Amino acid sequence: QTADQITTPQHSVEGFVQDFLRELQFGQGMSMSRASTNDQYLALARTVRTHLMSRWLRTLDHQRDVQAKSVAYLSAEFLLGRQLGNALLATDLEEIVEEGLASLGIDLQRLRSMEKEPGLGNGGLGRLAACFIDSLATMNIPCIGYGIRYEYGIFRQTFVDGWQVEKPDAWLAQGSPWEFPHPEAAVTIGFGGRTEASTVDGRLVTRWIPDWQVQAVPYNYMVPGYHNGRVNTLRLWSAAATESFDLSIFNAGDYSAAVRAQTAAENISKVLYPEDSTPQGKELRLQQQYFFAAASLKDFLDNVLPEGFDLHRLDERIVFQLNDTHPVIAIPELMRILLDEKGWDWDEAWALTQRCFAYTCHTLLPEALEVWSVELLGRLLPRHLEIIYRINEDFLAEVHTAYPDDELRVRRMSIIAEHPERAVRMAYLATVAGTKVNGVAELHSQLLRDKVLQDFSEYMPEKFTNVTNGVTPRRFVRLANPRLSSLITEAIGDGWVTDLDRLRELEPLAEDAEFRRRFREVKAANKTRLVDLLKVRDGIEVSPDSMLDVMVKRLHEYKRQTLKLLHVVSLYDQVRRGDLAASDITPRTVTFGAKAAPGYKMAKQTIGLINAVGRTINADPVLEGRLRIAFPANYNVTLAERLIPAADLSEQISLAGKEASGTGNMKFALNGALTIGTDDGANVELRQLVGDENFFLFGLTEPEVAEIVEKGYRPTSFYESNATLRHALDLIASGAFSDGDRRTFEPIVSNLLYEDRFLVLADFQAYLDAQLVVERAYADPDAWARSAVLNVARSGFFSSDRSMRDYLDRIWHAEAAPVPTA
Ligand code: 26Q
Repeated sequence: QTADQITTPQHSVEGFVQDFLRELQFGQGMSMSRASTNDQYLALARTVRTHLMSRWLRTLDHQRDVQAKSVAYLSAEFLLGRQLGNALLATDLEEIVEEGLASLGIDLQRLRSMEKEPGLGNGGLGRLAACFIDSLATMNIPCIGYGIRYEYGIFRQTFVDGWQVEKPDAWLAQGSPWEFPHPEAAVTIGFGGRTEASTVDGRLVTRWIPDWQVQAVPYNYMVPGYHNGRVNTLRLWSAAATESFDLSIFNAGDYSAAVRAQTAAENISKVLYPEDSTPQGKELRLQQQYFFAAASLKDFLDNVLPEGFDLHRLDERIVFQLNDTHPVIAIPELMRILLDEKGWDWDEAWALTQRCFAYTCHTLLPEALEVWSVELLGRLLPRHLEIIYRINEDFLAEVHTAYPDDELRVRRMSIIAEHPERAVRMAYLATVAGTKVNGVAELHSQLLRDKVLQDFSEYMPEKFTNVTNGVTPRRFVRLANPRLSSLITEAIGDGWVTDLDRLRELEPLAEDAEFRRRFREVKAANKTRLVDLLKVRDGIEVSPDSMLDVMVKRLHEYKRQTLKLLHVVSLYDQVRRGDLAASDITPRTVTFGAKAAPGYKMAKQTIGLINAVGRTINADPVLEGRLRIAFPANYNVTLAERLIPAADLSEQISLAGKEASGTGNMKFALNGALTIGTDDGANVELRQLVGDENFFLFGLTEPEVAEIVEKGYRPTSFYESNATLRHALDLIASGAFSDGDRRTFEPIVSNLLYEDRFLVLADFQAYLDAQLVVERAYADPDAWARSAVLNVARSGFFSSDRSMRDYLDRIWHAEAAPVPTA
């Protein structure tokens, strides 16, 4: 028997049933008659994963043999979503499993619904990492994802009286069948302590003597390519106390101190920070970052590289892609290893380091740029701080030579900020140290060059590039929207799943009345599926005949959920005043999904207000049920997969120049929703692709915003001159949605009137006008369907496969390494 014969499970209905029953009895220890639904789910997951494991082993063997250049994607977040459906899709087992389970009287969908999704990310950035590793596996590119195995992912959101209350996300409570722990491969990570300089053979050498250590235990996850026999690895690190650390304290006789130390170590990977902007500078967060960055580097150098590998050629074998600044501490860590452990001199260590890293920026908001105080960094990572200072010194000397008469510029470009406290600017460090810096959409990359990193792009223009984000069509079309997928495949074959540009072949079908009819049928069926889900999941009643108007994304002032809400309030107010007949309202369900960072007061207030307005208008007969708000709690990847395919209208209404890219915009367009949106992020490219006539554009442009802000923006002038706006704001201020209490939402109203950082009031009228255009378009369902089909046909560009192609060509320079099939 060859290894493959041992490891290859059976690809047939009968074979599957045998394998499944064996897993249930001998894996799960349950007979069919006693097994709970969860037992059945776990047995199924274990059966399916055996199909991936043979591919996984072959991928590892192949890579050991060919040593192809790989991508190490370093990310503090991987927002994976459920694994079972994706594993079934990758292995082409969907039909076999469905049929096999049915023969046992088991419903596959029911088992799928048992899985708790790993919510190891906040939103866009974490989900992007998950899409990217899916695409790399599908494109046969060797990749390791490195991140953190948080014991608690993004909090579970509940509403109490309409206010957000966070509950812990105990996603591991029932155990996960998708992870493979490797305690034997744990690496030790040091923190704190001091550095010691000495002279050895006339050379200055420095040593870091940490004063505490933790173990980083790898947990491997399979990242299957679509139908191609490749399974890449995602390696997430979990923190544990080191044995020696424990023992020394135990031996000192202090049992409770030893147990406390263990807790401190385990805290590092305990919980995902739920903030996705305005980082708080918390020590534990910096510990998390160094913990996973250092463990990943050590793992790659010591365990992944073959023995005896010449580190001078490291850049031929790997590129470390930094997903935002969260893993940037890996840069001084590599320097430390080369200098202090390998004994390299500074210049050769720096030259190599500069070839091994590249940095992706995901923001434009100044308050979201990460900085770490020198005090904290020096206390936790003293050697790294020394190295950062030296990098900065050399860099500023270089800049000074280039601009000898521009001392101001030199100071602006310092990696070390002086105010309000001395701190390390992580984005600057990444820019100086990496081969490339990229933004995530054309507009974003341009603004990075022209504003956020202007001095750097002038000094080293060749470093700056763009890679527009993308999303994986496997999860967000093929899995999430089986009906649309079948319709597309029937029309153009199934090649689109791995070559999304082929959706272009649907363009002529936009003119085919029969195709449009079937397209509308698909949308209607997806709506029914969503309506059923919302009823059982949230007890929310939604009419399948209304326009489904959807705004799902993190709650942020710059994303402007308040603008959407003002539209709703204004319609309600106009009907109450008799300025608008309820019968003239297009029946709509305005659907929100949004988590607020627990410490973000204004965002939490806004959630309260959305629910309060919903409670009032949903119950008020004056609207004749034609305008309703649905706000299911705990928006996550699983809910997105149901919501997006059902949507008619996609809301992408951030203030121009603030949303780096957005990726929800892409998912909606690919699922045949039309977009109402500003000229921001990837909306710009989306509109160019689908055509102005198939996109509802409104609002100020980025240069207009800059000019208004420059001249001094006065929100009250809009309040004073626009009666519709005034009435809507007054209605909220009057307590109409808070039992007459005028204080409840006063902070929101005042903020809009006297601050309005994101120009909600300035864009209000344009938004209402655009919504009227939407209503007119929606009144012609067939024309709407034509536009929707064209949105699908022209959005193939937004496949994350294309993003990966761009990273490969512009930054990584790695090539496909097909895994030979057995
Ligand atoms: C940093 C330090 C301390 C604590 C938390 C953080 C932190 C965590 C998450 C900072 C930022 C994030 C996430 C940012 C994010 O999701 N950005 C989004 O990235 C998407 C993918 O590129 C873009 O499409 C969105 O426009 C961007 O907002």
